[in-house]
Amino acid sequence: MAPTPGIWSEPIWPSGWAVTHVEETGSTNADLLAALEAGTAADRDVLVADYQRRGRGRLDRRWEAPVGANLLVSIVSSPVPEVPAEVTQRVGLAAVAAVARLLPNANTGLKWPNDILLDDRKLGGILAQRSFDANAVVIGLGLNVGWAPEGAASLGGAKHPAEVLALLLEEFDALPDDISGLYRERLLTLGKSVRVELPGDNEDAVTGIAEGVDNRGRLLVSDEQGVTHKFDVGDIVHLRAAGPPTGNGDR
Ligand code: BT5
Repeated sequence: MAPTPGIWSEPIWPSGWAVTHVEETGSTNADLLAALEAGTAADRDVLVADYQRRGRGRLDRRWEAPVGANLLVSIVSSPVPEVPAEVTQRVGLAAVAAVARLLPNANTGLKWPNDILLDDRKLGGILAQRSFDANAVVIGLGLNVGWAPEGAASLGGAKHPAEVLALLLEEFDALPDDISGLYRERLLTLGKSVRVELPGDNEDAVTGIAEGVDNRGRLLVSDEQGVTHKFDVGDIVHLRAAGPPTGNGDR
């Protein structure tokens, strides 16, 4: 769908959100972190861009999206909740709910720690960055609305990114106070055979069954010896149930 002129300036946001749209920036996350450090950003400030020159994934990986095709947004959450991972979970759940409203029959859900999946392919990713000085978290979401790299998923461009953002904010507001049950329901990783790869060191990758998430948001993986490993960070490969213990993984 061609971008709708002026849609970003229309009042389509639920109340309480301060949404700023820019055509281009380095990274919406970096901008909000800088604004927090400067004391010019607050809870529920939202920055959305048509294009990012240095869109970031986790671990300094790149987040790619052509001009205007996808939702590239960052949200300030302040103060930092007792369990910082909760805000990442909330944005992920809101994204899944928004996608479900657009594609009611879609097979969509979350992959630990920060991916939104559509039919087992990556539809979106979240990068949460904390400002300790400002007691805030910036949660960045890239959601493939009209474009996806090879092997990833998109929504097929049925909506404008602004409309997807409006749904996302609505769904965020509709989440219950206690999201723990809902989060586990939407977490497709649970019960799967997984390989957990740690930053920079795949020799220590752990393969096992993702049996739970604890109340700090850590993934619990039980290995073949029955030992449970807890992960704060890591990249997960969902292994096919009938496949060999390594390889054949879908990211
Ligand atoms: C993420 O990292 O999935 C977090 C992405 C967060 C992006 C948002 S956009 C708004 C805000 N501002 C920013 O600068 N960032 C946030 P990670 O799990 O590390 O995944 C990154 C990897 O996903 C890359 O190394 C690529 O392999 C792949 N990738 C890059 N662009 C993609 C896309 N559009 N769709 C699917 N996969 C992509």
